[in-house]
Amino acid sequence: ELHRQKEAQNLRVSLHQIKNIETILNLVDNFNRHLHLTLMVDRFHSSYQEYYLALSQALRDILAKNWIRTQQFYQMIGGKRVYYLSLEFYIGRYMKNTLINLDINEQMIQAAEALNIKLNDIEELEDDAALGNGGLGRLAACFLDSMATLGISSYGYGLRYQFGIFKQQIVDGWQVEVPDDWLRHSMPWEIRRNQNEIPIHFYGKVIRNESTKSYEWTDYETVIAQAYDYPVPGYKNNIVNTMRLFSAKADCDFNFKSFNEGEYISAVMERNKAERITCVLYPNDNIAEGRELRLKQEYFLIAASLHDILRRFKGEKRWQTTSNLQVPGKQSHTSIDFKCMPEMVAIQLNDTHPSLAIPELMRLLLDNEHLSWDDAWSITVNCFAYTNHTLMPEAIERWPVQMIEKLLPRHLQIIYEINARHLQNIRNHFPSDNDRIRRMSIIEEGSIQLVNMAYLSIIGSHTINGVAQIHSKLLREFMFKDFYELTPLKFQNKTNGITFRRWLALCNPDLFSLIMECIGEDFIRNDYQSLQIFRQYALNKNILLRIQQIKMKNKLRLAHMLEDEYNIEINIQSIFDVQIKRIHEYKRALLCLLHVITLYNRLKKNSKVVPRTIIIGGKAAPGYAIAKKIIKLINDVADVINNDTHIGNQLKLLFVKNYRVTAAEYIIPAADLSEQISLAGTEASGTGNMKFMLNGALTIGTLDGANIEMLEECGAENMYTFGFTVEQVQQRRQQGYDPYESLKNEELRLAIDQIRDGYFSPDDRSRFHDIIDTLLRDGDHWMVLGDYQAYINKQDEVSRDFLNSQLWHSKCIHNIGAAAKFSSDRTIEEYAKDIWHCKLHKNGLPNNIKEEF
Ligand code: 4GP
Repeated sequence: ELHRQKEAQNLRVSLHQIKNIETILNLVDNFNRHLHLTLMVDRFHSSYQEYYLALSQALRDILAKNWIRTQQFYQMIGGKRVYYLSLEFYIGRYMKNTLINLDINEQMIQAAEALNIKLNDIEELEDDAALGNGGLGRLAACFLDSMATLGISSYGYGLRYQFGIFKQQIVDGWQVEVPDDWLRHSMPWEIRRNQNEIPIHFYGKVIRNESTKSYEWTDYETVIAQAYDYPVPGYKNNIVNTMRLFSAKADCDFNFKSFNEGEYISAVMERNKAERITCVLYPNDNIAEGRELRLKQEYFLIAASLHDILRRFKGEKRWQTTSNLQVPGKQSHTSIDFKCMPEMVAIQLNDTHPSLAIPELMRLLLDNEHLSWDDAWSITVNCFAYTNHTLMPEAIERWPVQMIEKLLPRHLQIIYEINARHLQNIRNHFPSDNDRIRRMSIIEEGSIQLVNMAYLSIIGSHTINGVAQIHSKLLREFMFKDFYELTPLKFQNKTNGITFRRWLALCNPDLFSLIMECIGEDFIRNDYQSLQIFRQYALNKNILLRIQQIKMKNKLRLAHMLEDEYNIEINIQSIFDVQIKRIHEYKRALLCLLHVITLYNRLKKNSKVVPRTIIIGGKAAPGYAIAKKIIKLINDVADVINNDTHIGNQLKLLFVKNYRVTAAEYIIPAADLSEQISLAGTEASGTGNMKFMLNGALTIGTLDGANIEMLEECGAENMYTFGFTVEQVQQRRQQGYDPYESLKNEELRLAIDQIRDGYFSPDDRSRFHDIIDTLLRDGDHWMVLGDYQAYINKQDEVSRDFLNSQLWHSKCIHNIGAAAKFSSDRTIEEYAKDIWHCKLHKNGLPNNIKEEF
């Protein structure tokens, strides 16, 4: 290392010899250079795809310098680093986000004009980086943006899936999954770090060395983790953080024996097997996946990440006690004080998916660094923190003991030991409360033994948090009640947030400009709170008018896109009523649909209805049959309504296919009404709800997740809440909830009859019997029918209010201002203060520094 440092000193290159390239002329030059020299095409033989690549390369050049400087800066200050471990990062597109955060969008528009190319068309060519399912993955992406903007020395660690979330096609109204081959063109934003190839082990056995009383994991198979870095630019602050994604590669030292036996070809073919680990993202949202390959993915990620984290920690000079450095002929000996690790390293577990990191860190500290159990455990607990993202019991990961034992034999031993000590601890606190001890065991007994990863995460972390106040409360009172009673101080709440950069500046530039005109630009970066000031404009006629105009423009843009794609006529004066999110029964797209059918039936009876365009979008997990059937039902209902000439443009229903980050960026700014109608006590937080609010849509919602805090922020007069509360849901369940009761409502009964009798599916009249069964015969677990009447009443109120444009738009302004709290900058500041105990560098890096760090 010393030698390398010395060599580096003598190397005659340095960062500040590289000129800044942010001017239009530079951008044009750079585009030209990359088109010819990197891509090696000329203008006669290049396509827009190549323009996209050349432009991205030109932009990456601008990022590169600050990327290097940021890493040097973090190394120089030597402070605590934060590691966000997640199996999902749902980033979306890179190019526009980079332009916005670097504040060079204007220059780029002019450069494109100078080049005579259509920037919009180029932007449309970019695939989403869709390495996530929904809320959990998109939250991780928003957090990266906020951590960079707040100047936190931090890294996102994830997997570089070759295939992200599937693309959803709709064929005959049914969802069809198509692989998302996002890397098929070259990926201009990533950079492969060849020096960071990490061997990851699986299977094998554990040997106990009696003389040293240590354990050794041997006879394992090895897969190589290859690191790819992606830049994460902060907003106008010169910081560029890193998201590091690992890809699986076969170990090239493999199978020499087979070579000798002449099986060279099959040995090489074996490579594929190892590389399958990072082939595809499991497409489940709020549901745990039980396959061994998924367990391998999880271990692969955390083993590679921890290897990297420890390497970096060991490299920090501050924590090394060095001896013998000067003794000639003797190797220098450096000993690392691992007890300092929690002062230098914070690791956030994004749900339990990366929770094997807990036994893995224990293993590294015990077996490789030879620390005592107590020291290793104290370090581990103080480094880790765990975020829970869902109340769905089916989402809790429970791995069969046997599977872990086969794949990770040493880890199972460590988990057993953690559990033994944990159970002893409970015995000390609650002597002879055997039932409690059974309930709280990490190992669940049953026909097969299971390891409860949520329990492991709570025990192995110094904090656990929910993602909205109500969610955190329900964790304390129900899901993890026993653990709360044991360690109440570990439990926290961190209400989710969204980045205002992507979800306002990028997707709604006109609204962003208007707000800046009124209140300045501080809210977008250092002072999210100041967005509140915008509420003072709620009675300003001029601003009300402009809000209305902006919304109309956004609606028009969306209408054009939908008309082109779906061959449908859209009334832009109608209420754009939107429910976009994963399709899951608890989110109750069916309730939304029952309202649509009700409006349709009213129109058929010649009642007056305020015109609506209802837009529903979302993917169903490929194995979730009822969710897929719900998509088919929406499309069948849409077919009937949209082709009914009697209805005309008063009511339209549209299922938008392939809902994803990029679709959200078009749809949300055009929405009038945001549907957040999950059964109370089921949606942990929601983050889509916040995006609509920030973009001036009004919410119709239940008292669930972050809706409750949105209501607190904006006031009851500015939000349409309805339905059972959490307490009422519990009461109803205790008293015996009866869905048939609700059928006394005639409008509801008619809608249910129509679905059941094939009114919307004349080609197969019994098609939707299974959906009807969930609502009636099986007890309507999500109380769709129970909340129907309250929902319809609220929707009627919405319709009335919409006709009063001034009232409506003043509510919009209140919502925009009240969205201040839901900036992910606020969320991340809270994590930094209460969990990570790390520094912020809100001022970022200076523009021009003379010296290298
Ligand atoms: C989601 C929750 O369903 C959603 O309420 C929350 O806003 C989001 O996480 C971020 O915290 N959960 C998942 C999941 O996506 O797979 O568990």
